[in-house]
Amino acid sequence: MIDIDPSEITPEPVYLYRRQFMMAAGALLLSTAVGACSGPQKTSTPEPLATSSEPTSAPAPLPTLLQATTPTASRQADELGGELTKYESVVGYTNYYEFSLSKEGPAALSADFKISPWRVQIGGLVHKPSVYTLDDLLRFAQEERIYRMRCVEGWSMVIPWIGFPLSQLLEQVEPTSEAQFVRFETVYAPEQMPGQRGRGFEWPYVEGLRLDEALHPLTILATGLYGKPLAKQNGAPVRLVVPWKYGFKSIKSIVKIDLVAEMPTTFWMASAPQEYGFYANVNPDVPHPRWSQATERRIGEFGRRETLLFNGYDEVAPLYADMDLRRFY
Ligand SMILES: Nc1nc2c(c(=O)[nH]1)N[C@H]1C(S)=C(S)[C@@H](COP(=O)(O)O)O[C@H]1N2
Ligand SMILES: [Mo]
Repeated sequence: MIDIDPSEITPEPVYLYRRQFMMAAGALLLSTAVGACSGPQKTSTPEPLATSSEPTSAPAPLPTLLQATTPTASRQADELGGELTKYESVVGYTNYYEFSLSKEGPAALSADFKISPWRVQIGGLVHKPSVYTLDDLLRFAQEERIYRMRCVEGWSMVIPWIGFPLSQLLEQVEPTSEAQFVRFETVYAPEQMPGQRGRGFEWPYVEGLRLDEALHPLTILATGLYGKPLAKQNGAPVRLVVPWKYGFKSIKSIVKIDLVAEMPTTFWMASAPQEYGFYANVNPDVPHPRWSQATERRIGEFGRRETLLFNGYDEVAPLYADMDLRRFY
C-alpha cells in the first residue's frame, strides 16, 4: 500500500538495520546507508518475512536486538541539526504514569516489570486478526529513526529510535474498508505497575490514531533506542512513536491494537477532556490550558527554543488539509 523510499521521509540518510538470515549467528547487522543518492540495490524494501500465522519450513535461529546492535547511534543529530539527547537523560527523565508520576521514578520502579514473554494482539476491523510475539515483531527490518520528541509539558528531546513502520504491520493484518481509526492499549498489570493501583485514572492507558496517520511512513513501532533494546521505563518491549504529535500519543508497552470505525477515547481524553484532544499535533499557536506551547526546553540545553508546527515534520501537513489547525482537537 505504502511504498516509499526512506530518503523521501527524512532529508538525511537513514541507516537501516537489516536482518541477515543467511548469517550463521543470525545477528542483526548495521547495513549500508540509504541516502538520497543511493543506488538501486538499497535496502528500503521490506522483506516478506514470515509472521506467526505463516508456517516456516526451516526456522532460522531468531536474531534479537539484545545480541544485535551497536551501543551508539549512527548519527549525532537530527536533520535540523539538533544534537541527540544524552542516553542518560532519555532513560533517566521519563513519563510513565503506570510506574510513577515523577520523571525519575519509572526507571527504578519498572526494574522487575516482566517483558518476556510478550504478545501483541491485533484485531478489530481486519481480515487477518493475529497475535505477534516480540520475536515476530523483530522480524520486521529494524531501522534507526532520529526523531524529536516534544512533550506537552514543554520539554523535548532528540532520540535515535530503532523500530519499523507501523504501516508494515497493519498491512499484514489487512484492515477492512470500515476501519477508520487505530486504537492502542498498554498492558494492564496492576500487580507490577503501582500507578495502576491508584485512583484518578482509567487504566489501561489507551491511545489512538486516524488510520491515515497510523499508515504515515513517519509513524513507527519502536523496539529500541541508541542501538539498544528499549529500557523498561521507555516502554519496553514495544511502543508507538509519532514524532509530530505531543509525546503522550506515543503509547508505551503495547499489548493490543484494534482497527475501529469510531474515534477511540484515549486515556488523556477520558482523564482531562478540557486539556487533551484526540489529534494533539504539536502546534505553537494552540496553547494548552496550563502550558503555552510556543517554546520548549530541549533537555540538556539552556534557554528555550521555538516550537515548530508539527514538531518540524512539515510533510504531515496534507493529513490535516481539511482541519482548522487553530482549533483545539
Ligand atoms: N503507557 C504509557 N505511555 C506513555 C506515557 C505513560 O504515562 N504511560 N507517557 C507519555 C508521555 S506524556 C510522554 S511525553 C512519552 C514519554 O516517553 P519517554 O519517557 O520514553 O521519553 O511517553 C508517553 N507514553
Ligand atoms: Mo508528555
